[in-house]
Amino acid sequence: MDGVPRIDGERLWRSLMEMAAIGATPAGGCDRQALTDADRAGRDLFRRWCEEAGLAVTVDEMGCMMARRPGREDHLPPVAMGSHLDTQPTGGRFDGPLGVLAGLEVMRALNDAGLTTRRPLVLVNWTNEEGCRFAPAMLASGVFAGVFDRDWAWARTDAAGRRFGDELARIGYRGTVPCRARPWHCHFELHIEQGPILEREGKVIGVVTGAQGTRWYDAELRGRAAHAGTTPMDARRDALAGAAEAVLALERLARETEGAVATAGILEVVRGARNIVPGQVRLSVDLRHPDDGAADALEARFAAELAAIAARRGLEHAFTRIWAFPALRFDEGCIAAVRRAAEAEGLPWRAMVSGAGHDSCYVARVVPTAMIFVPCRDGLSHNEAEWCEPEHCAAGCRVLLRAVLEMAEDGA
Ligand code: HGY
Ligand code: MN
Ligand code: MN
Repeated sequence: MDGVPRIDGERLWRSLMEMAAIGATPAGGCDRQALTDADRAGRDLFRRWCEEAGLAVTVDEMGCMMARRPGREDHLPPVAMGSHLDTQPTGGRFDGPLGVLAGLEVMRALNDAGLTTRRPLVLVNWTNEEGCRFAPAMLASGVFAGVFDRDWAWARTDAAGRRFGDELARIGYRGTVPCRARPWHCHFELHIEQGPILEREGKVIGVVTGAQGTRWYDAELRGRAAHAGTTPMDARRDALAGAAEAVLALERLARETEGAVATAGILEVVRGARNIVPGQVRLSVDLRHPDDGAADALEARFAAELAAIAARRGLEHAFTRIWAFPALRFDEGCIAAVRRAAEAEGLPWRAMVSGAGHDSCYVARVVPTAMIFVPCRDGLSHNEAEWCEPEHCAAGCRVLLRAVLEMAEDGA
């Protein structure tokens, strides 16, 4: 299938850099966390660009922005493209925005070519993919997929106790359109790999066949706050020393479990001070594995070690799973369309499973879905130094365009 419109890689790059300037950090990254003023500014810019491209933008009750391009047979279920504009606090410029702005470039390229696809197209900015301010991650795509209830999602609070629903209204993006599954024909997401495989193997395209399972936990250790100067070492119930042992146990157990990754990303001493033996500590745990049974076993091993550490140190403890999604496989037809697109572009590709979670992981529950990866330098992401070469951004966009066109023109 040729006569494929040309994408404008420089225009895509300019859009990426203009979006990256919103919430830009001194170290060259982005802090555009969900529902902050920076997120609002990024949304406003995205909306303007979509409207300039002739797309009709709607906002749903979870703040998801959906930009629609009519099709020749406009009643048909649309082909969707999506990703997210929100970032981590020390995020990069590509994690999320690449998928959203490459989708915009697809729309712009079709406009330049005067081409109207058979099916309508929809471009989505999914709200709160990262989950760093409002846990869990992928909150809006989870509501869309029926995994989370809208009111439960609206009630999620950030560290300052602000409610998701209130913040969404505050930035002016709490729409009225129901956030629920739609009869889309399919959904594609372009994303940086956020890992080292493509770069290490010299591949440009990842044909993403699925994603590993992810689980998030809250752990808490309670000992006894005491005077740092007068409390003998053998009379202490030090919650932070216990947490330190737990973090090292988590790392050791994950290293011992083939295919596992586990991270303690947040460690908080509650009302700590330099001269108080820590009495209460909170710890976050992120555990992932391509096989759900292996993840269950690792979870059980860590829970047992945490209990043993607490018992040995005279600490009370709690270990609660707050979120989980299982390993999943994407739609075979969409995977094949991505593979054909990479081959048609003559790009070196490989099939792979995503180590990160993405909105596509939830959308895939209700719409046939697949993802496209491109390399990022040193496999680095969730870091301000995150980088994706302009030619890789353009290559990923070309593959996205071809996959979308194939599905938007198919007779099925
Ligand atoms: O945590 C993740 O995998 C995603 O970046 N939110
Ligand atoms: Mn992402
Ligand atoms: Mn991310």
